[in-house]
Amino acid sequence: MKFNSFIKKLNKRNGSQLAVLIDPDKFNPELVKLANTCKVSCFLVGGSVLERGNIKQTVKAIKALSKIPVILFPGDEHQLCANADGVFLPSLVSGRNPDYLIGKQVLMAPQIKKMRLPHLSMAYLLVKGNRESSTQKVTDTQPMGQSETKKIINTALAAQMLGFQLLYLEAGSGAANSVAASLIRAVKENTTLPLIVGGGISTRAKTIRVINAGANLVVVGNAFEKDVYLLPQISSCF
Ligand code: 1GP
Repeated sequence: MKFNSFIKKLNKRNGSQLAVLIDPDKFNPELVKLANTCKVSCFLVGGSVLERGNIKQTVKAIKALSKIPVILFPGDEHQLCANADGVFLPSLVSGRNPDYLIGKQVLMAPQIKKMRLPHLSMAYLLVKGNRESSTQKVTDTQPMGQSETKKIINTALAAQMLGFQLLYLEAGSGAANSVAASLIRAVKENTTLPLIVGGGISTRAKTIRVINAGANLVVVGNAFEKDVYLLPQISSCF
């Protein structure tokens, strides 16, 4: 239910919402408590590779503190649990590694079905953020250059035609350069799917740029791990 009303708003494709990305390895309850007092539309839970954090425990801990929807953003088949409100099922369409295009999804699909998790398919486009991201390392794929606008637009278009329900433009966690406003604008103008943008968004100025460029969901993780008090500053942009 919570998932559906959040998605309904996202599907309107105008306006922008904030998602707080929680890496279970670095879970901080203070961030969740603070989110309750800020404009936060959902928590995303996941990571390219998890060391010790337990997804199920993390979701349970968030839910004990907040009514904000908790959506899984699984890097692999070990990052699913039934107590979340839904899942964004990613396919790394910027890369050419079959495991991350369809292999992992084949392993996740029966679990999602069994858990009866509401889900949306998400085309995940990794772009260069000026340093090697953990997604790049784990998936052994190359990100797309931010100046390869045509290629990125065509990839996003192909994903839309293939039936994906969401687009995610990702510069990689902790990226020095977040996704350029011109690139966000170009993808937005050429596609009709809700557009998620993340990676290296760490200041109010960057957040405003991404919102004005047309991102429908802005994902921030790293910056809040470093300083929870950035949350009220960034959420006031929405
Ligand atoms: C990573 O886009 C997200 O998948 C968030 O990136 O951790 O840099 O905010 P940051």
